[in-house]
Amino acid sequence: MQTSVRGASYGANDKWVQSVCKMCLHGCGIRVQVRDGVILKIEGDPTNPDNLGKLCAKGQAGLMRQYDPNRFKSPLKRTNPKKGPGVDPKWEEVSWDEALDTVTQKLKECREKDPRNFIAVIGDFQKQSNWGWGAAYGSGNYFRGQFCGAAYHPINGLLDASFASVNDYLYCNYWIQIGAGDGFSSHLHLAGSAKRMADARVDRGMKVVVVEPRMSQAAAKADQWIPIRPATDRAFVLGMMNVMVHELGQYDKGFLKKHTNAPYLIGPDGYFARDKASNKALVWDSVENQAKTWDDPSIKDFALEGNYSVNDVTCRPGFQIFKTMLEEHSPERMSEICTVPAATIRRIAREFVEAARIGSTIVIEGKEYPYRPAALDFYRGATGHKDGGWDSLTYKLANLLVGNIDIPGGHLGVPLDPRGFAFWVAPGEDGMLGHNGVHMLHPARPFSFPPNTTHLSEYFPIGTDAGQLSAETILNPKKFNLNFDPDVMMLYHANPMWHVPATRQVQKAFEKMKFIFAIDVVPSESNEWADVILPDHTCFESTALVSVEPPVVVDYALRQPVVPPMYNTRDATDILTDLADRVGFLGVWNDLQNFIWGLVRTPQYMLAPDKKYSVEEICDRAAKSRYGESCGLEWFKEHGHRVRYMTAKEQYMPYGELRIPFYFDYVKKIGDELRAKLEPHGVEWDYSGYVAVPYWRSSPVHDAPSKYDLYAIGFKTAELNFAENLTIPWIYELVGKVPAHQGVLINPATAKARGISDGDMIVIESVQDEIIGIAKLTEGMQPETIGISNGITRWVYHPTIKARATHFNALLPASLEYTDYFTGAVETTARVSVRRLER
Ligand SMILES: Nc1nc2c(c(=O)[nH]1)N[C@H]1C(S)=C(S)[C@@H](COP(=O)(O)OP(=O)(O)OC[C@H]3O[C@@H](n4cnc5c(=O)[nH]c(N)nc54)[C@H](O)[C@@H]3O)O[C@H]1N2
Ligand SMILES: Nc1nc2c(c(=O)[nH]1)N[C@H]1C(S)=C(S)[C@@H](COP(=O)(O)OP(=O)(O)OC[C@H]3O[C@@H](n4cnc5c(=O)[nH]c(N)nc54)[C@H](O)[C@@H]3O)O[C@H]1N2
Ligand code: SF4
Ligand SMILES: [Mo]
Repeated sequence: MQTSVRGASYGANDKWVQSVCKMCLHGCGIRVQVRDGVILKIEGDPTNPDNLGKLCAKGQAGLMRQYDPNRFKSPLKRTNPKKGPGVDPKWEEVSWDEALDTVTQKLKECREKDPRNFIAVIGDFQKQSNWGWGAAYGSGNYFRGQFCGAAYHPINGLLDASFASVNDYLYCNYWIQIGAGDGFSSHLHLAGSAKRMADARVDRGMKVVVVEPRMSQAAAKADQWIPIRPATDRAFVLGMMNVMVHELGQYDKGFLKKHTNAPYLIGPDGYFARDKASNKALVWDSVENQAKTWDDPSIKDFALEGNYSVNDVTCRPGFQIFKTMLEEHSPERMSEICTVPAATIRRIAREFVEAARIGSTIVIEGKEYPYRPAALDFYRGATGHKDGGWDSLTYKLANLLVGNIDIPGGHLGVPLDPRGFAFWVAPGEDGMLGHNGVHMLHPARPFSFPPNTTHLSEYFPIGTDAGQLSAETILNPKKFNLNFDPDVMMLYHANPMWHVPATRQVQKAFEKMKFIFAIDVVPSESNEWADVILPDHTCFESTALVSVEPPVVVDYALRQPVVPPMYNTRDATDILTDLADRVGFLGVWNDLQNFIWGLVRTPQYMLAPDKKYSVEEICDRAAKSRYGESCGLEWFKEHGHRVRYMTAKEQYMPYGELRIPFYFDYVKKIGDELRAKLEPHGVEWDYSGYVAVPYWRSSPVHDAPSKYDLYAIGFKTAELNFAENLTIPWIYELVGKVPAHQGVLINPATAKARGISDGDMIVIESVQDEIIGIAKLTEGMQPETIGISNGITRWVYHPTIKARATHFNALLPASLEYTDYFTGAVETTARVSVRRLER
């Protein structure tokens, strides 16, 4: 007998297999104990610096997903023609050939008529190389709710060529967290992040301030919880910046002058003023009192403020425009909008800028860097809003003001590719970092009218796909000038019936589909509408080369079969390749893989157009292409992963001498270009979001009819992966014990005013729809806000879930009115009225 890390005993027949957790999208390292082909235990892989041997509850529960008796065990064919929520499909087992033949025939018919009539809904985050399958078929349609990344990824990309961002776990000492679960409940690599967060607080005494309408897991553990009215966080941060700039006069002038375009002179047209001879962008030398080109070596000092006459017009540094904008954002006025007292806004602004230690430096790995150990972290709750693009820009500006972007202790970009920033950072114009569309997960779609996609992606040149719009356009293609009419859908690792806003509309869109097939492992609200199920292997039976992105660590890990497939299932990648071959686009599919995996750079590993490659072969080539012939799949099977700590050089100041934006002229430029393309077609569109400097304005969610006197928010928690793993008994049991999941969270005073007691059935009504729930009274809610955890939102028939369907998304509109025209983000806060259900 030997003993494992956690003390579990195992016998002579046991083996431990290294792999990757897939119980959420992040891919922590695991080691799995297997005896006679049966999984006994899953542990964190102690050799993997990502999660340092830790696993969260979701990861532990993977075991029960594997042995869920309700798994799809064979290809299935629907025999009940009637479809609807809770309607039994009356599945009948069929052979793989029959199932694939049926799907192939439908896909071929559709493709011959118009490939754009196909909608591929794909959510397999650990197999991002499969996301382009729909495009290879000929359809760019996207039908996912843009809850999260839409307003976030583009701004990360525009700022520093990153994809995501998070504060520096290793050096930050003052961490403001707005609408995000980093280090506590969600977002990047929870298992490792929670450990890093705890270490930072215990070892360095890092302070955490959480701004949230709800006492989240983060807020409960923070030094301070600042309750806020939903969808008004931008006002809070604008108020903070007003204090820093106008009241305290404390911000990192050196950083702004040297590393950003804040000193570049802006003309009356909103663009850089330029030198007539060289066309270079101009700045103002405040010592010699004259305009100079930005790269003039004789510049004594860069002016950040003032009005200057250049080329016979008045120009101002970008910073001055920002400063003037801030004048209207006093803490008092912002306090009325966001409900946080002006005194608190002032105090947090002061604490933040003081903690940033502007001017200090630190030596890491032998190199001196600026040191700014204060940063503002944010994600979905802070940016999933109608003006989410401006929200994101505002939070970045607060970080820019203390000069902490990609600086030790500050706010760090998370690159999309394990090769890191080296792959994305490239010079642009005027000494600036270039723009390379890094944020989109796919190349930007060229403009076309009429649009070729149900989510009108052609109208969102720098947004991320606004998939919620498909819930509108599929139902009214003509209204949106679509000259096609989608009626075939693939669901692959995605549950849009649950996850897209405007559930009733999504249901109508599903009703319109003539054929639906799903690649999944267990029943869901969406795949119960399918005509054919193509069952995927579970993550313990399948193969994937998984990119482990930072914080802190980087590189690839291998998901490998830990046990042989239990049932008549197949790996999703192999299913897609087989379908591409049968339908007749294998060459395009293989080419896409060549591009996505970067095989084009190593021709010897490229996929030939006419050959079917297994998922193992593709991963083998991807690994060898990156690491050389000796480091293919076999190497990974033996060693598990190559995950390592990022070096300081990779993480800090990847932009080097290139400047990053403070004044977002590029956003304005894209908006002006879009207007020029779209206006001639008479399309009504709102270009007002395309500005270089964000500010406060209200949106439909603030200006709702007065009867909707409350706000409703949804949220993720540490033990849930969306709500997907609720079908796992361990998780379901856990959720049954956590207060946040016991009902619709409502402040006692708010409940009392409506005659509502704990445990009462309540009706929640929004402009969009009406849902029913059970009231759970808690002081941990901002009084104007109700909270609906993912844990009570599911209704699919699965023996584990017993009718807990208070479906938050039904309350949200999916329309353009509630969409950010700039980034495509959808408003994820609903205005509601709440009343007791009278029986
Ligand atoms: N455990 C876990 N981890 C995950 C996931 C998961 O499902 N579970 N999903 C992954 C994915 S795809 C994503 S996109 C990320 C998302 O990661 P997060 O952004 O961290 O997740 P959310 O819980 O959606 O939103 C964060 C917080 O915003 C709060 N909130 C809601 N509305 C507002 C508001 O208007 N203002 C403020 N200040 N706060 C608000 C919520 O109460 C919630 O606590 O997590 C990833 N990681
Ligand atoms: N109310 C509410 N709505 C939300 C969110 C929220 O927090 N609350 N979050 C939003 C966000 S940020 C996002 S990214 C989206 C996510 O929305 P989805 O991408 O739809 O996410 P999941 O719920 O994870 O659905 C994934 C589906 O994959 C299946 N699945 C699980 N494992 C496997 C596997 O190994 N193979 C295959 N083929 N399938 C598998 C599951 O059965 C499930 O049906 O939801 C958004 N919508
Ligand atoms: S955070 Fe949890 S569920 Fe997600 S990969 Fe890590 S251990 Fe698995
Ligand atoms: Mo997400």
